[in-house]
Amino acid sequence: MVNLILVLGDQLSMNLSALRAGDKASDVVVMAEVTDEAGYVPHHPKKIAFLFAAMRKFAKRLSDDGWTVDYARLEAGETSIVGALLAAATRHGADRVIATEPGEWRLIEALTHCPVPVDQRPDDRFIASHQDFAGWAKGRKALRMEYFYRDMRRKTGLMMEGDDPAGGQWNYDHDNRKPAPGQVDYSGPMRFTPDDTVQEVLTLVAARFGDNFGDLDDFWFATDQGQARQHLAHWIKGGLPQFGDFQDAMLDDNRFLYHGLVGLYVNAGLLDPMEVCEAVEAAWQAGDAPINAAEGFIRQIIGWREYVRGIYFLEGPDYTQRNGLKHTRDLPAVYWGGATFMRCMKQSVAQTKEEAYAHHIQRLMVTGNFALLAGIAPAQIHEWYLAVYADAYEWVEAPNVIGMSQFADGGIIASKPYVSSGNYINKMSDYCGGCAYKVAHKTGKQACPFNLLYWHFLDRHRDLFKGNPRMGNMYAVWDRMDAAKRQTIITEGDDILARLDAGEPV
Ligand code: FAD
Ligand code: DLZ
Ligand code: SF4
Repeated sequence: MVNLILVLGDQLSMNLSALRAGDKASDVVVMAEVTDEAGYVPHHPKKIAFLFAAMRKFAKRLSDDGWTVDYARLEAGETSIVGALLAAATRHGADRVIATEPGEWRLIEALTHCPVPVDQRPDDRFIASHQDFAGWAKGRKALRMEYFYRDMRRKTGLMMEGDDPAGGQWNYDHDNRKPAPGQVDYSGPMRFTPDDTVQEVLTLVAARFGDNFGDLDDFWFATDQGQARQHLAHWIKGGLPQFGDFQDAMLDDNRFLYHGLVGLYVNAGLLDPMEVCEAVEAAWQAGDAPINAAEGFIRQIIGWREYVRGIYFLEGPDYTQRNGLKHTRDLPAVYWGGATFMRCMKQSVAQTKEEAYAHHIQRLMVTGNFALLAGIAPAQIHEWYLAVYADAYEWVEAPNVIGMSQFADGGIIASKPYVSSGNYINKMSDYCGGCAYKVAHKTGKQACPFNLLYWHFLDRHRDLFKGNPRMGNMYAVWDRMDAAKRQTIITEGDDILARLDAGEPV
């Protein structure tokens, strides 16, 4: 009997559970570039090129390893994963598919209803299984990441001294989050010159997806495990030591600062999360990285990354439709590169367009903060994030956007909305100096829109947030403000929102 072994574009790992369950001698691996996956959102062309190139190289690696691989290139015209499986089942006389559970409800459903039975195995590249997470969450009033993270430290043994955390503390964040440094002494992520496989894919993507938002030129991503490992080693040496200190900083002329840019590789399967964490732990043990950097990074991988996946699967398929704050405004053109006078938005969007990358604070406190303050419909901003970042898949993107950034899940992930005035951006970046607005102006023609919309947001959601103990201070400040000033802020905030609605630049 022939089984088909399905390998999806973000499952490019030799130890994938589906591959482990298959038999090289008789089974056939199916991989397919299909229009449905390439088109469920208008993915950034660099993201599509990265995945197609990495898929083609992975297929070659599997076949060098002795597997029979049935690979459908986009030109073959397959529209869906299920369609590709049915065609391959006919070609190979297969009556069963072995898959690793996809990272998205949409595809899980599609495989569940596939006419050829699909055995969906757990994706055990993650540290916490669905059962582990559900067990941890059961009976808890609040699902706070920090406690989950401690369990993951105990489970993996990473940075542990017996039962205790290395150095005596679980979390060294008080040593992190310094404002933007004067200069950055790390050359940034390792860049790879496109080889023949990548070139061929770039030509295809330019022809088929060239109209999507995002630049394809200057493609430099790693596209196989060997390159991704070189990139990791390069970052651990040059970037990790100061990663913690400056992880929240933003600089006009440096897009990557000390960030790892490992997300796109780990999420596609080119790097294993434990391999990344063990390499970081080893650098700390060797004295090549301080404890705050190593612990901060490991927390993001075994803490945040695992936690958001747990929430996505715990909460179910309707999670992306949640809209706890009833926000309905359409996503303004600035997110697609439309004109804006706001330097921080312009920089974050321009960098996203060029690199298919922005770091966490740009995503959370610039583009995410603005969408939340402006009351953008969460489903629309969710689709934007899913489309524009090379590391975006629904299991990881949706909890970050719907939950952490837009508070649309009613506070499952965040205990209060991540909103701030321009002050925070000014403290953490050098954007404000070059902006048409004045961050110090609270009202008036040149007032920073974040300053106006911050109070506008708090005022219009007062009923919901007034009882939140973490927000009492904000309301106390607002209430102490002179009534006329409060009215000016609301009127000027209304004006900004009206300009957004009219499609005018803000
Ligand atoms: P580094 O700054 O070097 O961090 C290390 C790694 O930790 C990341 O590569 C990632 O694997 C992990 N990590 C850190 N924070 C998170 C987090 N909150 N959730 C999950 N993993 C985390 N991450 C994605 O992988 N895909 C997404 O689509 C995505 N969308 C996001 C949307 C919003 C609104 C926000 C606020 C965050 C989002 N994140 C997403 C989390 C985080 O911003 C990115 O993982 C990070 O910016 C990727 O850059 P990096 O690889 O240089 O990370
Ligand atoms: C993101 C993506 C894209 C752009 N194209 C493909 C594809 O053609 N074939 C494929 O197998 N996977 C692709 N992917 C990744 C899937 O969308 C991803 O596996 C699901 O969203 C589940 O995480
Ligand atoms: Fe952004 Fe306001 Fe600073 Fe301009 S002044 S860069 S809009 S925070």
